[in-house]
Amino acid sequence: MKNIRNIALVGASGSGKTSLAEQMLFNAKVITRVGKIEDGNTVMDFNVEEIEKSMSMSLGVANLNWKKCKINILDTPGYADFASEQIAASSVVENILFITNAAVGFEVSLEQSIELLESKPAAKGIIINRMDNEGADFRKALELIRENTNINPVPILMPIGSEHRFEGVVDIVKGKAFIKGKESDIPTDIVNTYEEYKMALMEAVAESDDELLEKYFEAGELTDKELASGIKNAISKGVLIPAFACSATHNIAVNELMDAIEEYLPSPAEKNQVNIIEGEEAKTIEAKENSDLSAYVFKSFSDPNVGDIIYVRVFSGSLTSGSEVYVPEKNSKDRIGSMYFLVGKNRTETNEIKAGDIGGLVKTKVSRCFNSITKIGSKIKIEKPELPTPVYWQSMNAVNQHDEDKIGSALSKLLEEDPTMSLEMNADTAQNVLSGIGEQQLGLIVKRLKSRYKIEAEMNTPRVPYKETIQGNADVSYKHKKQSGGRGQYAEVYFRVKPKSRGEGFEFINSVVGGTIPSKFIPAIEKGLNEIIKKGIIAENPIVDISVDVYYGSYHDVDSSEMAFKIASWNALKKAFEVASPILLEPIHEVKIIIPDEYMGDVMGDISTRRGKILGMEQKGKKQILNAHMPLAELFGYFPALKSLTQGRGKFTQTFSHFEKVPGDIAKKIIAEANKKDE
Ligand SMILES: Nc1nc2c(ncn2[C@@H]2O[C@H](COP(=O)(O)OP(=O)(O)O)[C@@H](O)[C@H]2O)c(=O)[nH]1
Ligand SMILES: [Mg+2]
Repeated sequence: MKNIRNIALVGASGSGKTSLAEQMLFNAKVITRVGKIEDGNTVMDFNVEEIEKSMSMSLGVANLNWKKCKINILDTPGYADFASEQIAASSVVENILFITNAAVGFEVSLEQSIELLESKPAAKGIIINRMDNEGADFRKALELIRENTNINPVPILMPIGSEHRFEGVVDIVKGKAFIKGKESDIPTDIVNTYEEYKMALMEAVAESDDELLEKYFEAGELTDKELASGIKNAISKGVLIPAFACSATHNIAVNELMDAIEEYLPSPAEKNQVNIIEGEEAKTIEAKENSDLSAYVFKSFSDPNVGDIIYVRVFSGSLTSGSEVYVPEKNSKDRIGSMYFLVGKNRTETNEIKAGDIGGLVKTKVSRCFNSITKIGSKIKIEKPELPTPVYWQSMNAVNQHDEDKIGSALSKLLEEDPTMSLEMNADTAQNVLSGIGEQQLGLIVKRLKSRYKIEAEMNTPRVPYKETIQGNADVSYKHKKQSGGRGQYAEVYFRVKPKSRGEGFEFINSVVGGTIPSKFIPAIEKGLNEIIKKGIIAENPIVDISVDVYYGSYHDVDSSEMAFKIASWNALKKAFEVASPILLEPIHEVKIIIPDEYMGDVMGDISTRRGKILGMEQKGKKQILNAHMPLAELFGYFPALKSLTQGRGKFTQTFSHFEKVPGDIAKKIIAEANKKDE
């Protein structure tokens, strides 16, 4: 465990994560040629969709050996839409390295990733990449991070020169310069900056440990030895967030970065706390090499052309091929088949994955993303990371009728790969509704349906699951009488129909006395009502929150039948709706909107045009949190709207709250629309 370093690369699209991974793999002699994003030939971005767009869309996994260490790299996609991959990766590593482009301003998606992941127990670091680019400015990049996040990065690898004159770094812990890979003296023109950074580093290291702090106060500084020995602990505790300058594509300071990863970042042995659930109880345990197996699936990938693969982090014990294991989330056993260490699409077979390490498994029957893998008989599972709530919805259907049967199972396969997405068959609207956290994410599903399953699918704004009810009382009767050739039809019912409180549903009361309706027909009346309650009366939505009391009626010895009573009941309820002020109800969601201060006015204005009601607001740092109620009908389009209002910086979470009356003019339109379709 102590010779492994697990790192997740997280940052905005284009900051150079995949290029950095590629260069590290080359420097470690894992690959013999450096692929380029532009040429679509990197080992990490190998999916058709990724090559097509020159952009990572799913988590890439690679490993390399560097000096005495094995480094596992998880290269995450930068788009906020693929946050689930960032969450998955960050939940199984000891180190999250945020990477930023030194030549551009602070990027929104980095801000969102940092907010998403800052509470993760992993140690954090900042890579200031693209130092060779025109406009690259190390100090400014650090400043932007301080300004826009809660992170205060402290340089460990500081740049020597920048833009086209970027030629190396100073390792501040070692007090040595590395220019074009060669150890050199620190250039005199940056000695002052070096001293400044060294003081900051000392301070951060001192703050991580009481004993060191005392020494620091007494002596005014730490010795090089104290600094070197305290650094890993300070990073591991999160007191020190180190910053590293480099250029991935020019291969400047990439070796030094790998050295730093080996020397300064914590291993699974040093950061060995694992959050688990035992029975119902959340606990933290210490991961060990020689204890029972506990592993976690952080990604699954299923492609009919490539086969299924799951990516696993082993926390404790070891995973061996051929063994039988337990998957607590599925309450089922599974068998471990072939196992691999991965470098993007390339695999090397192994028969053991030890504690601390990461690998890929094929042909597991049960284990899927966010499942634990434990020893048979074990009572623990690894705690599932918290996931964002869906903020984007689309109904999904096959373009070609003959694919309609296949689309369900293909979708459920694809969704296994991304736990932030879900598919719900809405019984009320008869639609398959896909929900997730972004347009790109849902769009990718459509692409994958095509590329992997040859299914052409289309997405649309979902229908709102309205409900129907009444506001007033009604006392109605209906006589169904039909004389045709042979036997006739006859039934008569008297109903008292009343509204009930929200959420109480439908109540059927039978208060017929004296057999005016024989008791054998009462169930038919209830059944008839239940049918119409599902179908609705005014605009084809289910009816809720009413009571129907059948209290009188009449029948005919020969002509009365169950069907006749059903028909009478249907019509009686329709009559009741005509007089009892029917209304439509719509789902209202509670929304929590987080925006930078400057967008407050625009966002509040927009909320009111969406019929939203502000419940409260609170300041958090430089951001405002707005709590509001918003109709689902308006929420369907809110994700892109908020994005464009706030230049991508606003975000929201939501949960269903309650049903509320649709305002009259809007209800009229919905009803007219539903009836038009009918005709
Ligand atoms: N000049 C320069 N370009 C870089 C550097 N790192 C990455 N790039 C380029 O930036 C683009 C995006 O890189 P990529 O690795 O896909 O970024 P990712 O989205 O973070 O994975 C590509 O065109 C790379 O060639 C760098 O250090 N210097
Ligand atoms: Mg990438």
